[in-house]
Amino acid sequence: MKIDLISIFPEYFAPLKLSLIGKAEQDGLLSIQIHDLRDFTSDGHRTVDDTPYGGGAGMVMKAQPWGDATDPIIENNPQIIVIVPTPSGQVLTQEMAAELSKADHLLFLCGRYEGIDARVMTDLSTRVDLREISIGDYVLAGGEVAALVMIEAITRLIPGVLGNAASLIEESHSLIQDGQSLVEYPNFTKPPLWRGLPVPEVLTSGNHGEIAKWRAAQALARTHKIKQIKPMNGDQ
Ligand code: 6GU
Repeated sequence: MKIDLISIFPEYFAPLKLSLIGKAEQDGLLSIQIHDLRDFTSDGHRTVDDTPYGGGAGMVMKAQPWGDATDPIIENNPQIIVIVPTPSGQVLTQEMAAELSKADHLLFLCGRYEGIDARVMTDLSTRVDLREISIGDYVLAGGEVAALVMIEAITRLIPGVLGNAASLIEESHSLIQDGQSLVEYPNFTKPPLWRGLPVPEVLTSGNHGEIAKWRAAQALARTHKIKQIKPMNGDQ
C-alpha cells in the first residue's frame, strides 16, 4: 500500500518510522510519503490560511495550496482513496478500517485551524473517492494525530504487517454483533497468583471448549457494559 500525507507539520509523522509500521515500510509492504503543504504556497510568507467568508472566529485553509499539492498525487492514480480527517466526518469503525486496508493507495489531507476551504473537497470528489472521516466525538487541533490513528488501524490489517497473523484471525472471530464490534476478553499471563489475585481457574484447566465459552461470555459482557447494546435473545 502507498500512503501519501499532506500537512503543514510533516514532523508529526515521525512515529511512522517506529514499530510495526516502520518495519512494514522496511519490508516493502508500505510506502509512506509525507508532503509539506507550504511547499505548494505561492507567496513569500508561505501562507496557507485566510479569514473565513461570512465572518466568524478562526482561519480557513486556502484552496490553492491544497489543489496544487493534491493534483500531482492523484493525477495518475484515479483509484486513489483521499481521506480528509475531520471532526465533521463519518466516525471510523473497524469495518471501515478493514475496507480501507484493501486499498492500493491512500492520500490523507491533514488540515489545521477551522478546516479547509470546502471547494477543495467539492473539486476532489468529482475525480476521486473522497472520504471525510472522524476518529470520535471530540475536537482535535488538527488532522495529523487523527491520520496517525487511522493509519495504524488500517495498516495493521494488511497481511504481513502485524507480526502474528493468528491474532488477526482470532480478532475477526470476535467481531460484529448487530454490526457492532465485540471488545476483547481479558488476558492473563504468568504468574498464576499476583498481589493475591489468581488467574481465572478455567484458563488453567486445559479444557479448550470451556475456555472458548468463558472468553466469549466475557467479551459479550464487556461489550454490553461499555456500549450499552441490547443483549441478543434476551440473555444477559
Ligand atoms: Cl479526524 N480531526 C480533528 N481535527 N478533530 C477530530 C477528528 C479529526 N476526529 C475527532 N476529532
